[in-house]
Amino acid sequence: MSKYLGLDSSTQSLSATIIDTDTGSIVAEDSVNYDAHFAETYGVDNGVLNLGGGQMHSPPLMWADALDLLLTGLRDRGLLGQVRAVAGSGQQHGTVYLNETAAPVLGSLQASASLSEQLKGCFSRATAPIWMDTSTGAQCGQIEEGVGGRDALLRLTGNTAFERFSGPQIRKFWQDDPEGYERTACVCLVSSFVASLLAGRLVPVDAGDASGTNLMDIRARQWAPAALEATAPGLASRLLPVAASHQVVGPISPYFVAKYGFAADCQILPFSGDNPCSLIGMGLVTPGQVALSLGTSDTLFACMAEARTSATGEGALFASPDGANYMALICFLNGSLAREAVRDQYGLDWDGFSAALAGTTPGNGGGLMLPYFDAEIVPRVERAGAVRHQLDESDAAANVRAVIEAQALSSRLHSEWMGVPIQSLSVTGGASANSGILQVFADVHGCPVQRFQTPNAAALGAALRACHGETLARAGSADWQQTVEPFTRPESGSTIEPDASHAGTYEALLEEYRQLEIRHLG
Ligand code: XUL
Repeated sequence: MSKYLGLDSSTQSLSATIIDTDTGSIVAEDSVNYDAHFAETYGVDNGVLNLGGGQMHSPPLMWADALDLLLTGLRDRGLLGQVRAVAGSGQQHGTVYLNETAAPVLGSLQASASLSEQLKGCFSRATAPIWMDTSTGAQCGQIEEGVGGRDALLRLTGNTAFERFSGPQIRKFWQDDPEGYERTACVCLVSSFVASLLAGRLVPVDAGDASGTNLMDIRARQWAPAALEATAPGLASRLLPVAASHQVVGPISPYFVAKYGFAADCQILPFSGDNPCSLIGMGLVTPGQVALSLGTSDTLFACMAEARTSATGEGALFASPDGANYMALICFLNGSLAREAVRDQYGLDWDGFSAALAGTTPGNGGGLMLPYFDAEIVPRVERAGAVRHQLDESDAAANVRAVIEAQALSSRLHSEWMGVPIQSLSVTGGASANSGILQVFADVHGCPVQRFQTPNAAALGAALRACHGETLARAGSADWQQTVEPFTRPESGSTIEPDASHAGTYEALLEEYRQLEIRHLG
């Protein structure tokens, strides 16, 4: 019996993945969509309450209801009695405000009532601002100023102040509702709130998710007093100390034993953020391993040994829940958005797009594109507008190659700050099915590229964390690579090697691209 449960409390749903490490297989996956079950009770749309003025919140009681519902389904399938440990993942940055009744209520949960019935009096703020909230611009500036400027906050916490991060949310609450803040005994993140339900006591935030607060010293992996002081008075006493991600919290609350049939010695680990958990769920536990998700936007995840930051603050830096490494998260907004814009401009379908790519030569005869079909996050571009350089706009095939080479070059250029030579690139998402696109990424990065699919990397990563942490506590040692390997293998036969004969072409093109960007963006 070696089963581990990973939960993922995300923006629109709560999901579960149960793994069996004896057989190296996923034995169950399930999900509760908030709108499908709770739109009427909580008034959410896509899991969220739009409160106006950029304020995007969610009701924490809905997450508690979703936990009861999800576990009911898994219990009825007889899946929970053998689970050795539970860990989880939460949408990052969101903050939950609990009053002083929360700790005693969590400690005496009764199986005869639901979690939400018992917890409804435990909040000093009914709803939780989440990562989609953009109402905290003023607070970002104030926090940066409070610690000695933007660069000082970047050096201390690994990130400049972002509107969606927890610190600015907390500061805004203190400013807008000082009495509510005064009634707050504990500020949780989404991750630590759900972990607290399971443990039946207040569970600390792990270092991975604490990195998304603008409050943690990224190297010490502890709250940074200067950042706390710049955020809100008395904040230190409202936060539990940052926990090591692998440190078992204790056994599951008797509520879940009585109601859902968990074993009384099933262990709970601290939850982490969804992105740090996805890093583990994609198998990135060695520095230099990088994954790229080709979706509407393209997102790059990298495992790195040191807490380096980009001078421009264009990526986010988080502590990895593997306990030793760090992760970089870089989001290029113009992913499929740009590929589709080119496809549509030239009236192509995907087969036509692939044929155009195959029919053109690496380096595109020097033709380059800056693919800003929409405003861009990395590099920061305020206004949409693709730029063509030595590229004939009427040449469909050259424009197809130009957009793909631009995306590959940009991903290389804007990950240089990590100081990690990329050893391997795992590519997932819709466009990863296209081998021509993967070949361009392999040639530009000069490393093998492999295709992989993981159904829910965050929940899988959480289950793997549960396995690693519980094994470490029980057996005294646990190896990360061995833990992740059976669950994170690339699709067989999907590895594409770089073509060494194009290395020189792409080295030169990278410099051209860098200069073109500088000329256009300054
Ligand atoms: C990362 C971020 C989102 C949330 C929601 O910084 O804001 O990815 O974690 O998934």
